[in-house]
Amino acid sequence: MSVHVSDTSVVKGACPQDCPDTCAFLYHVEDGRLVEVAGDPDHPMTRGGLCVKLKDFAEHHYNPDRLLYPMRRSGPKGSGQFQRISWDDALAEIKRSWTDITAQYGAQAIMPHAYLGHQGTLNGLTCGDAFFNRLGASVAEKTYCESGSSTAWIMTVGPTGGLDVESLAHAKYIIVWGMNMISTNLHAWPFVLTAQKNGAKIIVIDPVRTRTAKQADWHIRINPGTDAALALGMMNVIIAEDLIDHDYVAQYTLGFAELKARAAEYPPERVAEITGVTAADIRQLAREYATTQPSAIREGVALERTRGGGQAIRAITCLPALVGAWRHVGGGAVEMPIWEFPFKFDKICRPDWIKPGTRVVNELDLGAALNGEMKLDPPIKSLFVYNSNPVSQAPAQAKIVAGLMREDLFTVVSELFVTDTARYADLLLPATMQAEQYDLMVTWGHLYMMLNQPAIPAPGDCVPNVELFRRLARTMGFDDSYWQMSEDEMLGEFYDWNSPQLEGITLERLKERGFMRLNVGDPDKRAPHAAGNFKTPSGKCEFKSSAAEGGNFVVPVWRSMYEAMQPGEKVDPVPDYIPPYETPQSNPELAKRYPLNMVSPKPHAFLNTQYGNEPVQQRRQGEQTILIHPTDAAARGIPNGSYVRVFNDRGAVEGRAELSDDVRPGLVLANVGYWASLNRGGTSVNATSADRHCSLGQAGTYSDNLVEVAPL
Ligand SMILES: Nc1nc2c(c(=O)[nH]1)N[C@H]1C(S)=C(S)[C@@H](COP(=O)(O)OP(=O)(O)OC[C@H]3O[C@@H](n4cnc5c(=O)[nH]c(N)nc54)[C@H](O)[C@@H]3O)O[C@H]1N2
Ligand SMILES: Nc1nc2c(c(=O)[nH]1)N[C@H]1C(S)=C(S)[C@@H](COP(=O)(O)OP(=O)(O)OC[C@H]3O[C@@H](n4cnc5c(=O)[nH]c(N)nc54)[C@H](O)[C@@H]3O)O[C@H]1N2
Ligand SMILES: [Mo]
Repeated sequence: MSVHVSDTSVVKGACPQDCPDTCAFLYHVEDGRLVEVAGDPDHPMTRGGLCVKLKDFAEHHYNPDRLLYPMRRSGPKGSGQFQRISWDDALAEIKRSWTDITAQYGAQAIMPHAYLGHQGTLNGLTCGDAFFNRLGASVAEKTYCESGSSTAWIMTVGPTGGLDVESLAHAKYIIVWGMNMISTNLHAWPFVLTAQKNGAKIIVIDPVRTRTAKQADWHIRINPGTDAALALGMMNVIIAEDLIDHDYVAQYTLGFAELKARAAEYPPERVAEITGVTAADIRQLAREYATTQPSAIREGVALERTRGGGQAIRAITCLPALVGAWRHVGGGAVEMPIWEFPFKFDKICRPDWIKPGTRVVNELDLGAALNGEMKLDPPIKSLFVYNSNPVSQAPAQAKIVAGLMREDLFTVVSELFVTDTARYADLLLPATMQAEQYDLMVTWGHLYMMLNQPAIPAPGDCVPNVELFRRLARTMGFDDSYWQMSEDEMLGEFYDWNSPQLEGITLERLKERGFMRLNVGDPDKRAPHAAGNFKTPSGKCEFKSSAAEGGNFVVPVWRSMYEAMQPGEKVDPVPDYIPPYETPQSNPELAKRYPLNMVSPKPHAFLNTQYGNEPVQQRRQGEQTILIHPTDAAARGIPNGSYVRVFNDRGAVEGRAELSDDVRPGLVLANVGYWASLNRGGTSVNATSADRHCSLGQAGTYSDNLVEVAPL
């Protein structure tokens, strides 16, 4: 792809980040230098405004710490000492190492590790899948995020986009459930405010009084990991008081009798004990939700981050059908609308190249896989990390670090910066940033195709991921046509351009306009399930899931390695409340030593760990803070602003205590996203989290975490 290099220009782009908003950018370039990145005022969601994280995106490209050249480790592992080398030397070293490893152990001893550092079709989550499948490496199961939610959603309503976030403007009752929208889905908020102005009531269900909860009409403080019980309690009331839409239930749902029996087990008084929400509030919520139509639910990803999170999303996703909310424009629920996009994953990921019997290793088990706890034959002898930062973002940090310190592990990291993970690399490979590359972005919070065009040349020896894998394929002697395709040829193959959703949309038009809406109807008129039409095997909203009867299954965000997925814990085909692994109620023995629940949601001014190394964002975000209730702090002799240690048997993280009744007694909050290497004590929140999985979709259980806090 040739790079645009006129003196002064405006180039259309799109945000690279793993975020539901995927904003439309205007890159302003003067004399070959990126001087400003602004939001495109024409985009119906971006509306000309970017979030706080992307405010200084132009400057981010010129951060002096950027990795610009391939580097080889020149000091002990983890020391952060590297020396510049050439691409040829780097590739030759990889070839030598992988050839030796394959001869001795087989190619499965090589493990890729990727997540959503970049969200493009060409450079994102699945950009290395074809290469590693061709190589015969272990298949990496990517379930950091949304895999539990998506499994639950698809089991219930099928792969449908559901409610369009833009249609929220028409709702009369909006539940933002387990999502801190003002921090994590900011560009959806104006639609909520429009609804509110038109008389809608806004409810936030969150254990914490967040920025979003503070703006709501009603904040319902729930105990973490108990949302399934609340949803079942609401159903109990809705059914008992006969507030259901009988006609909708009869025509468009499956398994009402079974759901009714399950809901009967959850009277409000029992649910109050589990959730910490009063029985009166449960009744009021149920009545208002059922009778104020259109009612809408925005499901947050945070709902999946405990053992029973998947079943919670199953239960919540049953609610709109029960009350007939889907009948109306602005009614229903939204998980993520990615399912409306016609990807051709078989062409992108080439699962046909996976050799039969190739093992699958879940990325959230990385520590156990590397440190020997998991008995793997062959062992992992080489790790290739791209688009991800597992030392900070995966659970059980101490195990991962111990694994990465192994002298016999050959670790390669493709990165923008020397991150907490990259520090442990044997080889570093430099990657381009968004203004320097071409990609059609994947979006999961709205219904627009978004093209990002390069505005400035790549600095140093940086290459886009798509070029990285071409180079690796050439190095390993792969001559398949896959590696010969241009970017546009790849995009041509990777989407079904003849599908109805893409009618009238072409790459040429996208190059002119930057973005185009899928042909899925006008958000002011759209009610996709007004007459059922669910994408499940039965075509109905499945209260009782036909898929669950055959056992559990995994749907990662991108169905990249569909056939290779491992089953998780067996789940009931009818939604139920599964208690978390770690709460004072579910595990009183553990709670004697570690009595506090810790949640670790997203930082306001960082995007996961990205921008956590930018001084301007560090000032906006502040240092690692531990939010704790004054009662809990007093009992431990912790004054406001003092430094504390949060710990359990898995590890510890240090931070500054902030005493606040935004958290209830028994709950503490520490944001994920801080760089361990920049934190006091050299660790971050995932030092304390457990490498267990949610009962659906192998999702992480980052918020299913008991800790103790002590003064430093
Ligand atoms: N600023 C910013 N925005 C981001 C990101 C970021 O790092 N920073 N990351 C992006 C990514 S990758 C994702 S997946 C999304 C996630 O965005 P969200 O879905 O909003 O997820 P979180 O911020 O982790 O958590 C949201 C809220 O859920 C609450 N919560 C925790 N456990 C529970 C529970 O069991 N039940 C209920 N009801 N609430 C619970 C937390 O207190 C928190 O306030 O955000 C995206 N947007
Ligand atoms: N405790 C706790 N842990 C969590 C979560 C939580 O809420 N709490 N959230 C989970 C969720 S929802 C998610 S999505 C994951 C996110 O986990 P990750 O996707 O690993 O998160 P990032 O910190 O964004 O790391 C991505 C890395 O990719 C690099 N990168 C960006 N663009 C490119 C590129 O073009 N090429 C290459 N080679 N590299 C690039 C960035 O510099 C960055 O270091 O974390 C999960 N972990
Ligand atoms: Mo995520």
